[in-house]
Amino acid sequence: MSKSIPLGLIDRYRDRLPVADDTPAVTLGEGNTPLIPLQRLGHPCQVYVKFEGLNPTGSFKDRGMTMAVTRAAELGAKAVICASTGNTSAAAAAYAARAGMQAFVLIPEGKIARGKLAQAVMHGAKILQIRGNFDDGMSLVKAVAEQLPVTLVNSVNPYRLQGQKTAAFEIVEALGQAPDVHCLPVGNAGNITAHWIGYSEAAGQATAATSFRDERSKHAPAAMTDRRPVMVGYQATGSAPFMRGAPVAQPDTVATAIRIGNPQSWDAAHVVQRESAGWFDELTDEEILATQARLAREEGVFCEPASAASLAGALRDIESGRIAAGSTVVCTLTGHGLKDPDIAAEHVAGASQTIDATLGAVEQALGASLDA
Ligand code: AN7
Repeated sequence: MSKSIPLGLIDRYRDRLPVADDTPAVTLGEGNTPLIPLQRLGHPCQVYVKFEGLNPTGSFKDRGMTMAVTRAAELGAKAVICASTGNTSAAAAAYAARAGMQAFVLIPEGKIARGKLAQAVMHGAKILQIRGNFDDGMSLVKAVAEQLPVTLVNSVNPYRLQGQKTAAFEIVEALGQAPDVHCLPVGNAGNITAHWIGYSEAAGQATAATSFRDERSKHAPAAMTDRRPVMVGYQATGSAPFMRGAPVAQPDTVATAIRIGNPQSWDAAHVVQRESAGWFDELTDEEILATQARLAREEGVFCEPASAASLAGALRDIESGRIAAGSTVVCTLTGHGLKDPDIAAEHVAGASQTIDATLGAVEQALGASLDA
């Protein structure tokens, strides 16, 4: 046995999570991601980005997966299953590998980013590409998990949101209190719900966004802040069921992570909107990609397209005054830009030039740029 040094968010927040004192955590050291203040974007507000792309598998899903797989292992599960637009499958594959379990993942054929597929492959998941979209996959895995001895680790598994709520704790700890506004990209709306649960617990306030309790749930842990933020959820125009007021049958967007037409946390998301006095809005693919590029170029932070929806929406709402000047705003960047290398590859042709391998050619090329 290796010496037991604290690692990951279960060890860090054991007193706020439904685990026993001696529950062994299935962990890869997730959580504790940086809250980065933007220096060039977001005035006249102070915008921070919570860079969840720096989790072990490159997305916020690791927070939920450490809890879901820890619980599955505790109950003796041998296999887990999920439907995914990519990131959940990467996290499920990695944490299942860590726990010595088999992962089964259903993904929409041809519609997940290449990095995410690479992760599922390398971690040894059994990958089923379905001729259908995420929502079709979700119906299937729910049915399969009722028939076969496999644990469902999509966010309908309540332990997922319990893990993901810890991001709110970290933000409150970093800022010393809750921000005024918290912006997230929304697909199934699990993460916006999890954050609201976390902020509510941090503020010692009730929420109807979840009814989950198990015998290890902690009673009234110490309050960390006296307020909760306004919660804002942004969707891609082609898959914006919260804006349409109903599921979208054929969702489509370049931000494949949030290509979801039938959100699993539909009711909870509306509770979050009501209790926090927040709102939903939508962004075009062009707005999302433009903000992804601006963030990379002007702030040095590379997130995947879906993640940029939170900042794109926040910047637009700051500009319009819907988010009041002077507000402290946190935008969750849900996944790393390296997840989706093909998006960047589209820019490569214009961004590079081929030259002879001579000093003269290099000097000439640099000179042109330095003069400009
Ligand atoms: C980068 O991996 O649903 O609103 O199957 O990967 O909690 O669904 C991914 C979702 C935002 C939306 N940003 O979060 C999946 C999956 C990124 C994501 C979301 C996802 P939810």
